[in-house]
Amino acid sequence: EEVAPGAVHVPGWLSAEQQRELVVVCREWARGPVPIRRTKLPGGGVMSVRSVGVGWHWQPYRYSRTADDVNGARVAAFPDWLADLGRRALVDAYLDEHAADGYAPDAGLINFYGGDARMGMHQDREERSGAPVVSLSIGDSCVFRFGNTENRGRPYRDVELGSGDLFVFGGPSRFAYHGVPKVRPGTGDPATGLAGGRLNITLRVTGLG
Ligand code: MD5
Ligand code: FE
Repeated sequence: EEVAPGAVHVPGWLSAEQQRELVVVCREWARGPVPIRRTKLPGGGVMSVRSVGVGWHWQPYRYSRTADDVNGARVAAFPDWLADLGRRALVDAYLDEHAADGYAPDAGLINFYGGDARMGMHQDREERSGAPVVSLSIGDSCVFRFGNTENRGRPYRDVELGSGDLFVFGGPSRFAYHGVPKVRPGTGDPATGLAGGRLNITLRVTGLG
């Protein structure tokens, strides 16, 4: 379903097997070389979501190759198979064989939400590229709030994201405000390999060398 121009939700896009495989590889990335952690914000706050980067490390509010605010390690390489998955996501979301021509995501952000985790309304503006962002969800369902490009408030739409769902943010939706106001504990299937919580993987083009 096209939620807004360039913003497409594809429920159940990932197979059960793909979800299990992604959980396994995310668990490895969560161990290192940079351990998954709650990101510390410059104002003194700490995010409730746990995050780790692949290809690039995100620290508020820039990308780097080494996790200077965690343990100084270089992040894991961004694998070719993950870029391929991102290209298939664009083709399927936009129903256009050419939608992924030249699309080469180089950053993956792994977010893990425990039952109490939230993400406030924000824009993703650290990338030097307007290429689409691919979002994959596994585990517990959540309320995803998709807003406008002007401010954190209304108008916005609340969309339920479940396990296996794909969401692509491109075109005019790329710089929309968005957030996750609620996770629904206990809604995920333990067969994914996640005993609880919600895993979100976003693929991005940083536009950085
Ligand atoms: C999540 N993550 O569910 C969300 C899904 C983040 C983040 O927001 O920054 O890690 S990704 C949603 C997204 C990404 C880029 C652009 C837009 C939405 N958008 O324009 O709406 O953990
Ligand atoms: Fe975001």
